[in-house]
Amino acid sequence: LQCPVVADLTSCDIEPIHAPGAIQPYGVLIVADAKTLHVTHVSENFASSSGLRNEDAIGAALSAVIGVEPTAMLQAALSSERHSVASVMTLDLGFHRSPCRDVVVQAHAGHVFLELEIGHHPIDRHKAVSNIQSVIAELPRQTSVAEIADRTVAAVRRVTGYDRVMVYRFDAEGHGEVVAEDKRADLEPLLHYRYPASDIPAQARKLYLTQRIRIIADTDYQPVKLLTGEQAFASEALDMSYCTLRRVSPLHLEYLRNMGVGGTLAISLIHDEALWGMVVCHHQTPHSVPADVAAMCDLVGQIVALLIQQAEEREALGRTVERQAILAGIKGAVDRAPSILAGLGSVHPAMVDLMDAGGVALRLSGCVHLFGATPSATMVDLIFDDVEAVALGEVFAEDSFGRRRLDWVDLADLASGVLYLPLLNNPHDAIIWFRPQVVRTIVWGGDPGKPAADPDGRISPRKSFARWLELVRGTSLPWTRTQIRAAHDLRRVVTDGMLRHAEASLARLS
Ligand code: BLA
Repeated sequence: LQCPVVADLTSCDIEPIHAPGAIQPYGVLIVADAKTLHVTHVSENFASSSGLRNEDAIGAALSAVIGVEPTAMLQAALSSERHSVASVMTLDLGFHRSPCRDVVVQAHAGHVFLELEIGHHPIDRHKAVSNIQSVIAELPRQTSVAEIADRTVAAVRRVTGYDRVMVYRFDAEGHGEVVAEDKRADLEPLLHYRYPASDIPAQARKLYLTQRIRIIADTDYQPVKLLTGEQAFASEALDMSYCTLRRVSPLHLEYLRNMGVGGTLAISLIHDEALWGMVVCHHQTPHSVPADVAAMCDLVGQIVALLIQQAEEREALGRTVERQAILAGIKGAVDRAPSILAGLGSVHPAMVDLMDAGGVALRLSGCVHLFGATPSATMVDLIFDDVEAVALGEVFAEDSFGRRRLDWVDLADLASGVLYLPLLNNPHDAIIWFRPQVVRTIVWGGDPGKPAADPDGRISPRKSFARWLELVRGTSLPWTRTQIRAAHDLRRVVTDGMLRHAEASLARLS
């Protein structure tokens, strides 16, 4: 199935990219049955590399095709490795044309895959290995996610020689942001650009959990067909999920060419079995790395993902401690003040900070009090009623309120996100925090008003950035679980305060 180039943005979710029936031409693929070790498939360029006929190879014993000794070596490798772990081996296959340098061997779904590299790499492998060693040794252990990402892009660029290396991070909705970049000085920066989830469709994300590393050696390549059967007919059924040479989606190639990219390397960063992000490398001209360097990049990716996970846990803990300190300050103010309103009002910047909000509104005994960036009092009164009706007495957080209420003029700008905390004393008393639209919040990576680099309307990162802006109009950054927990904690502070004030008033009366 070919994706239409002017695509409906969801239509590419169904492209079966794991079984494209073709490979990229920088290598040769031989597939054998895992049990019998008879060849089931070869890529069409097998003949020109080996000097054998494709028809003769298909159905033959692997040992007759690549030699007895290499077959024994790969059998040993496969029996000692976990089945889906790729091993990179140097095998002398005795092919009289195109001597093969590296062979990536792995077994998957009843087949053994041999990916033979052809061609030369401009990379000095010994230097690459010692570079990788120093990269792993130097990766910072006790630092922020931002610092780890910065060090990673610099290191991967040094090792692989790509023109641009980025760390691309996904948010909860699957939209992405370039959070670190190291590049050739003359290239336009993409740092802090954001892209919609549809730029990397769902099936591709799923695939990238198993195939952690991908090389597109030349975005302008002609795919090479995979052949099977006695007559060596084209085959599109084989699952190539683990195959590095797998033909890439033509739509993605178009995207890369429009961006002026000639070759890419992408490394998955995986957390808790989900794609946290990727290290994405671009080169203006065709470029790739040898299989062993790619395998080392995979290792770097796994280590970086672990370090990022630890850093995120440390950062979350730091934020919880910070939030508890803010909460303690608010509690002190409420306890000291003559009323809840005076107490909360005296620490309104802390109230706003507690939730990383733009502003906060209190509704106490029918009166609305506003602090920070909020819509008008009349509008806020309407919002209290609207949210109260759906919240049913519970804490309620919404990060697309501005979208749901697009008919409320100018609402989105200040109140795309709302966090509602009903207080317990009076049914209509409550607090609402407001968050601005995310498009106002982000740091612009470039001028979004600048015309896209592709006037003929083809897909490209600039177009994608504009599409992302459309997608997130009326939404705010999401409210986190820690913030919702903090809302419950604050409710306890306010309820205690109210009881104390009530007791004090009673005592004064008696
Ligand atoms: C794949 N899209 C990808 C990949 C990236 C991006 C990183 C992983 C493939 C790779 O290894 O290169 C997206 N690349 C980006 C973005 C930047 C970048 C956002 O450098 C920004 C700097 N792509 C589209 C649209 C569709 C689409 C509109 O933009 C479809 C409707 C499809 N992208 C698409 C497909 C793949 C993909 C099908 C999978 C390619 C494959 O592995 O076969």
